[in-house]
Amino acid sequence: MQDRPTPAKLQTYKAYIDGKWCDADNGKTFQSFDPYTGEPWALIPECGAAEVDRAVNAAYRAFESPAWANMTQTARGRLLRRIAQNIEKHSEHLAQIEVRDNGKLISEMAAQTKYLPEWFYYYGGLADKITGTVVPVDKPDHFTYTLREPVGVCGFIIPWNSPLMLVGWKLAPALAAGCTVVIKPSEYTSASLLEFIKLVIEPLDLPPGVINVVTGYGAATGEPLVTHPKVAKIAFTGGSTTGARVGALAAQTFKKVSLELGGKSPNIVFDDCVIDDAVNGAISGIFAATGQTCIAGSRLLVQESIHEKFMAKLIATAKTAKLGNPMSYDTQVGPVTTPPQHQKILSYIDIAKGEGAKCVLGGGPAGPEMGGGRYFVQPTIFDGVTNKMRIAQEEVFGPVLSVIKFKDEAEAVQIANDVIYGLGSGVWTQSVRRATQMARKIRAGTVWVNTYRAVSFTMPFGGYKASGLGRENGLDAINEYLQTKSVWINTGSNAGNPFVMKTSSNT
Ligand code: TXE
Repeated sequence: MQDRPTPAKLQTYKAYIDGKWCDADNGKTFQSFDPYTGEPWALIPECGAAEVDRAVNAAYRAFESPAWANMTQTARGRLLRRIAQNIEKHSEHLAQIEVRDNGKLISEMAAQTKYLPEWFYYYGGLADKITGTVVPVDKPDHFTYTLREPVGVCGFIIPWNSPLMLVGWKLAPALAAGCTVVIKPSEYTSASLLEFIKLVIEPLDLPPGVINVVTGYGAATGEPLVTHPKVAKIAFTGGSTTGARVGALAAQTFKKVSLELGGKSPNIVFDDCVIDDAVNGAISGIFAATGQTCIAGSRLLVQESIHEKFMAKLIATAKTAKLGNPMSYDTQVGPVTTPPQHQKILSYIDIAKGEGAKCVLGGGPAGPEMGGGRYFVQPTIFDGVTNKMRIAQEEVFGPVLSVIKFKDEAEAVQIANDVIYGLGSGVWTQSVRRATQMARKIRAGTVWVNTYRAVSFTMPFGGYKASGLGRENGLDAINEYLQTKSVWINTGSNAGNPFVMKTSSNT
């Protein structure tokens, strides 16, 4: 590991409320760490309920302001396209800030920030195609139609694993729908969003309060946002335990909620697959992003007839993973993002060993002698896992793969679905029959066949079961930020019995 000097001076950031940069009211800050060096590099304002209240009120005023509320849908579309163009100008810089703060590979983060403009182009195009419908109602002399209106102020709660991408997935449809927003980034990775506001949003001269950022911790800053009565919708990405709490709190004020949570995704390898492709798919499913992705293919289900041959190739390829500085384009596995996450991964490795799973690769921290450092974990593979073990049931969120054998399709489906989660899944086969049958039977929001971890702005993304509620991306996502109003116009006389509800077809 190549040491970087401790910065003499930490970079200072401010929160962004009502179109202005500001410190926390009490002047408090917290440090952001570079996961590769383990050293602090930035100071972030520690906002709390008071700052959240100001941000929500600013967003509420903006939502009602003529400058925003009367902006045509076409003009909003143009605005989104300008956001896309501004991201294009700064994508490399934004990627570097992401790597500095979350330690994920520059090759992955740069790919994400280069791709991000597409979300704003796509939803920019959609903005003036959001229409209600004229409804043929079963009563004479009535003109009835629906309006699809923005829900209002939206609160976004963002995790640390892919901060800007996960902001973009929410921000683009929310703005296209006409909402205003307050964003709380993760306390581990606030800097990239604040740079995004400075470089991408500020030059647009939006009405103040349309986009606000409050930085801080989950309970002190996130909860006041979730419980604020003027927030109409919460879009949350994070762990399932926190998601359940967020959903329950939001229900108290009847908010619309979307939750994108954890997973224990099955990556299923059949004996008729192209083995080299499936090996690559298995590796990219778990070791890319150091396993810190909600769609990690953390359970590898291998058909027993090819188990031995497959494992030999898998281990041989996984062994070649190059650990190192995430800022280098040739690094393949970087550090874990947060110290608690590092501890969690190592403790799951111990749990798996204790449960009798057979460690066939890695199985511990990766020090400088392996190209790693303070927060690295060796790419780890456990064979002989049974689906009842904790290592097969609980989300580790690290480079730890559990291999489970199965006999046939029926058993593969049974094992695949026998977890509380249902986010991603992979199927490796050359049979169209098998692929389509599996796609129907797996209880997950996404099924990839002969590919893994592919996402697009056009394809809905979200979870079944404990992996979440609602959908991001694609046409579905716009509905998360809209509500439907029904308008009834009586074009005839107002005759009828005033004491009886107008239910029958001829009243
Ligand atoms: O996530 P949290 P953590 C999973 C993964 C990981 C585990 C814990 O298994 O090991 O979650 O990670 C904010 N009210 N995922 O603790 O707590 C918090 O400040 C309102 C999967 O980092 O979910 C941060 O902004 N907000 C996942 C955000 O929630 C609260 C990505 C996420 O933090 C809050 C990350 C509260 N009470 C972790 N408590 C994915 N789906 O990709 C916390 N927060």
